Amino acid sequence: MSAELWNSAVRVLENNWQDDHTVPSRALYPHQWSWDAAFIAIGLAYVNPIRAWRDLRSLFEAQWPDGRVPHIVFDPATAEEDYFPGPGFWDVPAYGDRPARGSTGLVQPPMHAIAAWDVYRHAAAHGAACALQARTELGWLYPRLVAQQRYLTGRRDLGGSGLAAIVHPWESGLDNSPAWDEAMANVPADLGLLAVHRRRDLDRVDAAHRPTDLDYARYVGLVLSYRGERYDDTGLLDRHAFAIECPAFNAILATAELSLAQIAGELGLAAEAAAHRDRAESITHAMVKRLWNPRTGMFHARDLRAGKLADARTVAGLLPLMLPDLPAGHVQAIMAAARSERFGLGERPAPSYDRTAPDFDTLRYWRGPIWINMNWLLRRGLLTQGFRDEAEDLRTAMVRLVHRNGHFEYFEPITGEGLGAPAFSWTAALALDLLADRSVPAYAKAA
Ligand code: 9WN
Repeated sequence: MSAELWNSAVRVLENNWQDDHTVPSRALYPHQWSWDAAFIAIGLAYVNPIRAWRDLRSLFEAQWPDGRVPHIVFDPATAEEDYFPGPGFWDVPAYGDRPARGSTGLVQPPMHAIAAWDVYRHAAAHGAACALQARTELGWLYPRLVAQQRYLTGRRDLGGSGLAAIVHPWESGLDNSPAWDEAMANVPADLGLLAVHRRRDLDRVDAAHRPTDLDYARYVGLVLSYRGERYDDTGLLDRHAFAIECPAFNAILATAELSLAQIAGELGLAAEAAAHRDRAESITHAMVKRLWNPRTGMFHARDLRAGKLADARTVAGLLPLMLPDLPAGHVQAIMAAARSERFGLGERPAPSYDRTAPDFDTLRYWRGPIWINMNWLLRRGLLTQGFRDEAEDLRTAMVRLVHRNGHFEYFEPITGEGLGAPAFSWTAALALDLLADRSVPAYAKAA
């Protein structure tokens, strides 16, 4: 089974390579996406480390002067009509020396330091020349990764709490998660916008698998609001209808600091390494203070405008297991939630949303289906906390799911049927990592 799965995953990545980056899906997402590039690099590290570095480098070549890494970097060879919203809609201010390529003004979870460190660790296996290149690439990326963290923990600390806020559901990467429903209900929805700006996703994927028109109208309205002020973050909380502290985003933000500590150590920057570790600890403390719900024993999203936690229990609330400084009581409570019938860990990969919730949706995008990247992060959390048997069960469950059903974007949580885009890059890339990475990875806590 593993050779067949390995080869099919390699083929997906090969077919989705475009000049200097990998597209998530030729059918649905024909540009470069930020957190996709990180997951993809983790898989490419095993088969083509030169492309892994190229992918990360081309993304960071589009970084804004304020440090933000755009959530999409557009491919100039792809027509505006092939993806909505395309570069013309975003109309970002000219910046740096790459304005021609075009980008959005939003961000996505900062997975890249985690990816860079993983790619670097695997480079030595490809020989001395690769190891040398890896060091050069790591040195090039490091200040850019630091600038990304600085943007997120600085300009995006809208709540003044030490956590980064997202200002659009697309920034979470978990686009129409039920965790945003209460906040989204307060975002004006002008369906007329969809007459002017036509959705393209429904030309290619079943409407039942995608966000509704009402969601899309709000997505478009939120971009127009941010775009109206040239994507400036000053005073954003007062004038923008959506501002959320997401537990998955912030768990990744803190984990990125830990990877930056490793990278800084490798580059001989001991004082910087210590500062990164301290920042990871402060983000962890802020998350415990701001996003923990003792009633559910999970982390929840905080709506900064309403000043309260969202009710929805989603897989995002389990990901802080990745934080080594999480208090033991919190770890135990999250594990109880993960093993409960809500997430069913142990039997199969975790769904994106609580299986017992009345609005659990087996088809629609982030409202129920299983995603491989979320489960890959969850496995990382299990390893960090020393749950090695459960991490191994989850690894084999993910491998089985992809082997049986294909490299789909997401999976029906009861039958396992593939949904969304087929030949989806991060599913293929992470399948490579799961097949290769049977040992206990370097970030696991000592037993
Ligand atoms: C909007 C590319 C991206 C992922 C996101 C996923 C989906 C885009 C869309 O696809 O979002 O950014 O058009 O639906 O939700 O996580 O990065 O794979």
